[in-house]
Amino acid sequence: MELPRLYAILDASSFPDTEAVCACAKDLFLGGVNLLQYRNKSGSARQMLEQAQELKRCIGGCVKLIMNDRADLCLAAGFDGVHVGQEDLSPESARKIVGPNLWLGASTHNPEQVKEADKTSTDYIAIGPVFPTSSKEKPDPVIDLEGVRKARALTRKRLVAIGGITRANARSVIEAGADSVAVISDLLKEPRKSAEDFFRILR
Ligand code: TZP
Ligand code: MG
Repeated sequence: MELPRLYAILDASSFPDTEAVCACAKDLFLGGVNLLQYRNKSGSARQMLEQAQELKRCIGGCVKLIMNDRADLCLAAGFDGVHVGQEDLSPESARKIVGPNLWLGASTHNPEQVKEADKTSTDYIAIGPVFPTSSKEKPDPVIDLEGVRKARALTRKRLVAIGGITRANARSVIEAGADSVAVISDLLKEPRKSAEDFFRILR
């Protein structure tokens, strides 16, 4: 599994409708994005699946699609992987659902959680929030670049940094040891241009 420098996240709450989600996904693809997470914290399972299926239809052939939180919906939508947090199914339970071949990622917020996630069959570990973020409700404490360095020292798995990462600070996050940066808000305004900027900065 190849992890790109930029891991784009589409949060349903940023868009008025499914059409807008798909338009943004296509724009990101034109900017070089090939790994996209679909996140929906407010919709019902049914709404989430319908939007995910549409996303799969409109962009699935072009990018890898990761479902946030829900292993069941990952399978139902025909996605390529699932990302679980500390309050979702455990990585091992999610693995049982999606099987050995789909991608599995897990969120961590401190060194203890990184150590735990390292023992599982996750393909990558996410760590954050690195910086203050307004894209997540009740975020865990900010870990800063020092938290990224600590996480790097605790695992040889691929490390994705998340939280408040922008084109202005992304380079420093990679230099602190992350393999990839996951971004919501700094991609929203001009998705294609932002993605191109990220890839240029993180080359
Ligand atoms: N988990 C930790 S921070 C965060 C998530 C989902 C939100 C990241 O969004 P942004 O806008 O890139 O700070
Ligand atoms: Mg979650």
